[in-house]
Amino acid sequence: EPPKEPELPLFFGWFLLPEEEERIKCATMDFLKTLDTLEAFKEHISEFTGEAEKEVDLEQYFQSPLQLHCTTKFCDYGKAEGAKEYAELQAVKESLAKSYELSVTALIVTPRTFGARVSLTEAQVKLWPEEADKEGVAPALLPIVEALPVGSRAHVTLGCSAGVEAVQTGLDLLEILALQKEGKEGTQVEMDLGTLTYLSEGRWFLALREPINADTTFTSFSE
Ligand code: ACK
Repeated sequence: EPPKEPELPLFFGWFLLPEEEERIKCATMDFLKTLDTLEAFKEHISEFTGEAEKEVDLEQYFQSPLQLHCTTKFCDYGKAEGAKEYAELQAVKESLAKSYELSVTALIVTPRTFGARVSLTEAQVKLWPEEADKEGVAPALLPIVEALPVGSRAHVTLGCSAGVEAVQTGLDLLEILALQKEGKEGTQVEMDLGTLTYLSEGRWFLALREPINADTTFTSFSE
């Protein structure tokens, strides 16, 4: 019998340590609680509810994922393009089970997703597949995404609205970064945590005054 090929995971990524997860969830939930009370947010409430006068409790609106993480490579057990090549990279093999500190520099809220933008260090970018930013991106958005720094899609999904898959968070983040690059920023609100900007169609971006750091482990995940 030929030797069995090692199995590929669902994905690789940085996983927040349990105590870090609690801290980040609390801090980001506090932000959601404040956001849905802001007048600026209420003006655009219909983009979340479909109705102008209806209220929304954002804490209930988003379902939080099981384990907070920042995906580096979605492998889909080997079905995704480049999965095997990624798993075999020296940098990847050497980094498994190692500790990394991630830096969250912004939060995003859209009618679909709630996420944290992660700003990667040079060492972390070495684990970021070159093509990852572009995967599944709408053709119209591609030229702008290609002009963004590598790793711009890096994020932690904090919540998805009903029926939405986590893969949407990275796509929502790229859309927001593209709109910013084109200078299409709307209303700005100063909050304790930083500057909140509206970017049309229910999209909000909070640039954190101070980054939120989180200790993680780089590892693979399979269900
Ligand atoms: O929030 P995420 O990065 O979005 O974490 C989950 C993780 O893999 C497990 O599902 C991400 N994910 C799912 N499908 C894809 C895809 N096609 N491309 C990139 N990331 C994906 C999802």
